[in-house]
Amino acid sequence: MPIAGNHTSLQEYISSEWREKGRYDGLGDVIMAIADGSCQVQQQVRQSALAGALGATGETNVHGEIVQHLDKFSSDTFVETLLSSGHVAAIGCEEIEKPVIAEGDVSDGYIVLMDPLDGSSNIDVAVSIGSIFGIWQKKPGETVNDASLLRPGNEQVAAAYVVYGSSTVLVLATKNNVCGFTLDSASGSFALTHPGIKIPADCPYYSTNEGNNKVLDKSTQEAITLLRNKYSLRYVGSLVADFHRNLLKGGIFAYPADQNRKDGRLRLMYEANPLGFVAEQAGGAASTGYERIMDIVPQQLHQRTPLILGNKDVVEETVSVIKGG
Ligand code: AFP
Repeated sequence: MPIAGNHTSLQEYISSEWREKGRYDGLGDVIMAIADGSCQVQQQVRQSALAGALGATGETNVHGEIVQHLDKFSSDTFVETLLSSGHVAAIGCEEIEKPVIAEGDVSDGYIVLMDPLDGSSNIDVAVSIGSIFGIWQKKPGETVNDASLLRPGNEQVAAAYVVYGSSTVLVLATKNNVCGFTLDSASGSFALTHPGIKIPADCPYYSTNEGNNKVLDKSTQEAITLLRNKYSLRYVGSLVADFHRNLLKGGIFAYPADQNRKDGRLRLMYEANPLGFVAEQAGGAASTGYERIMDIVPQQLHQRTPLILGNKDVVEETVSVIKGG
């Protein structure tokens, strides 16, 4: 069934923008695997209460968090679609302690780091949640092992995320190009609805858990106070949903380090790096409060990082206050 309203489909976009121009060999199949997986996940998300798929599995993940049924469903679904693409050499996943290494040699392969379902605490209350993906190209002739996944964010060739909200939107970023595709549920295809996304210069919003303010250090409290005095608070508690709003409307997201979380709460490889890549390609910035997220040389697959993300000027101003400037 054709897409409603004569929109360009994600498939057509990939063909015209990549394949016909001989760019990103195999990446198109990886993105279509993400699109396919997210169609299955969004279906399960929307039906979860009816399908008895709400609640916890009783298992805990490598972070010591209780695994929700939808966390497991999303993780299994994306591992399956990504490996079936034939272009994924390895996967690092929030829900899986060790990397998943593809069998056999995947020549023009990609390495995908993913948070298959971000915002788990919002699943049971019908609040927007999402999936996040960072994509690196396998080094030529490399025999992939666990260490192959520990690459800095600035080596990503692409990043993508999906928001399961009032509509299902897939945002795809490559060098200097960020586009949004909305799922047309009638045809089951993603349609290009947001070409050439740039973070607006205006910044009406700040997103942070104000409940953590009491455990922030002095300079970080001053930085948050500055945001509070200048912008309106919007905080969903799902990073992907807060980031998506700020990407389209302008805004800054801040989850700094605090007394309880010296390394921050969010994960570097499959939350901060992919969204940092999207933000930078859209004219924004991503920092720990002290350094550029994308320049961090990772030590562990599941390491955490403080994250300040959004409008470039506002991120830089916030960082300068945190540094005590
Ligand atoms: P969950 O996936 O455990 O709900 O965590 C969501 C998250 O990683 C990110 O999406 C939110 O921005 C952040 O944590 C919310 O953390 P707080 O609940 O501490 O505000």
